[in-house]
Amino acid sequence: MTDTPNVVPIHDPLAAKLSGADDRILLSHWLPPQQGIVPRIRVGRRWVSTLWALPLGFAALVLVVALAQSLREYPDVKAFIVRHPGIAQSAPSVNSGFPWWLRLQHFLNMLFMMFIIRAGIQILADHPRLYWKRDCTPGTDWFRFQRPVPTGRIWTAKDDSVTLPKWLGIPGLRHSIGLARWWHFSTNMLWTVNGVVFYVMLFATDQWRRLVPLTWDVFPSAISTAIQYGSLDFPVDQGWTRYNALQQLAYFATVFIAAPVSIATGLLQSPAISNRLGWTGRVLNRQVARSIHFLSFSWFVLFILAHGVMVFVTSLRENTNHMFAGVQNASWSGFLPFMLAMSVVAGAWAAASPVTIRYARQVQHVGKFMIGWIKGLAEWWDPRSELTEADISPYFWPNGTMPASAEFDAQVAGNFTDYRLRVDGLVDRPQEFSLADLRAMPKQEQITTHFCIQGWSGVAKWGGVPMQHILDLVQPSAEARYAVFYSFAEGGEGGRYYDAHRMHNMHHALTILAYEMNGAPVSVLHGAPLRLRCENELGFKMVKWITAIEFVHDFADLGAGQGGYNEDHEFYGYRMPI
Ligand SMILES: Nc1nc2c(c(=O)[nH]1)N[C@H]1C(S)=C(S)[C@@H](COP(=O)(O)O)O[C@H]1N2
Ligand SMILES: [Mo]
Repeated sequence: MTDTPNVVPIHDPLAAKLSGADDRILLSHWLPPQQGIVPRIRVGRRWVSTLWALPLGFAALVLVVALAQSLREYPDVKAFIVRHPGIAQSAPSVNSGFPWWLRLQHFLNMLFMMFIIRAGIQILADHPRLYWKRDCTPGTDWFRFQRPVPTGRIWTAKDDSVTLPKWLGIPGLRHSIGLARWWHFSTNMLWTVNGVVFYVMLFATDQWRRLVPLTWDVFPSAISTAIQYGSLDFPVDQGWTRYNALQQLAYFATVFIAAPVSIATGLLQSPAISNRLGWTGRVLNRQVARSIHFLSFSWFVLFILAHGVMVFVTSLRENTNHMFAGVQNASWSGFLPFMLAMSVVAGAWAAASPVTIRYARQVQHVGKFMIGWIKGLAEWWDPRSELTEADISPYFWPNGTMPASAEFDAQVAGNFTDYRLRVDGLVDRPQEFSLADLRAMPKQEQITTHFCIQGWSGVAKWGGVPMQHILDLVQPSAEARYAVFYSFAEGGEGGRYYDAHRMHNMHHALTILAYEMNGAPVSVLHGAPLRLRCENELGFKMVKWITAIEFVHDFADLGAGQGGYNEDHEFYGYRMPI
């Protein structure tokens, strides 16, 4: 460590108003629980409960069995099945059985998927609605497990979040997205590494032949297999050397389509990536990406269910011998390792939520260590994506804890004529600016998408002073590494709301101190008199109701030391471009 300068950490007076925070989740401090509803899907103007899938699915299964059995009576269908018995390759395609690396990767995949799926559902529960349009206007959702947005009162995105059972979400608590994201992204990374190794090993050996169809015969064979499964007279199983056509198509779709689609649509939900991709980021906007991400997740869940059932009903002993012992015989050698593997998954499943609640700060720090720094690299991209007036959202969700102080009320009453923005800390020329001063400075307008960590997005036109101009005026010193924004408002648990940004975020072309939204002065709801726009970050880093900006070398001695209010209290990371 060479760069610790000779700076006495005397801070802006507001530093004294920041609060400490607990390192574990204390339920008495946390947002009180709120139950959602059974997920519903919009069909035209009606909302249909997904519970209908149970009786309808059961009826469909019975119908399929009846249909498949009667089909098999027809001589033509019989002949068809003889011609296409189900396996679309003639010669045995795989000679290496189920090698140890494949078995290990299969187990790791199962373990990581458990975390990914549960944390993913938790993330969804923070804004329990899906849309096809970028603006998230209430009533335009196509899927929700929350009631309609109440009217006649301020209903923030935080108000909208719902509680999950702790065995389902990680950690199940309402608005625990910060912790869920660490789990989701860390295990995503492990899962992706596992997947890349899997791809390489597949093609370095003969194992790829299990999964990749090589002949058009796979389609009639898949129909034949489907009829055979449907009639409950299963096709001959040669899983040791080759899969039947239906298996092959399902595995291929999962490994080579659903997995990359999930990764791509996950990344497209990030402000830094979406804003960097220009045209692609606009067409596959955050809500499109989020909806496709959800559909891909639904495919995975269906696949896992079907796969799990098939493992049991098509000779559990043989299947577990293959995948957990790598042998093809009539022994029970795979059963014990299978039970062991399932116990590991079950144990991890049971521990995930309690451990996360008890060791929340550790989860944040391990997550930062594993994946936070990689995500943070995206801050270097200067986000350039701007939209047009026609893209401006008719509705823009409000979020956060509103200011509730006599000081702020007096400012509002006086139309902010007494307002002074204080800029201090490690700068050569500390200064105060009135709103009139700021309005007299060079003005920049930009139409951009806001990406809230909770999942919603919205487009607005923002007008204000480029942060670069403020930097030119106050001249941060060489020691300044972060700009800390202090708000008039407190955060949800008390103590001032604040957030720290790395210096290079302050130099980006679209980083402004906004005093206008959609051509009018920013409303109190959206951050009057001044709020930050920093388009490569998630919404929580754009402090509203700014009252002071301090340049610091380190933020360890501010608040609970994590770099911002949500970082301290909700275990977010302080670099959140993804
Ligand atoms: N002072 C303060 N600023 C804040 C917040 C807050 O709670 N307090 N919430 C943040 C979050 S989580 C988001 S998504 C945006 C919401 O801005 P909007 O209300 O204009 O949509 O403000 C950010 N700035
Ligand atoms: Mo947010």
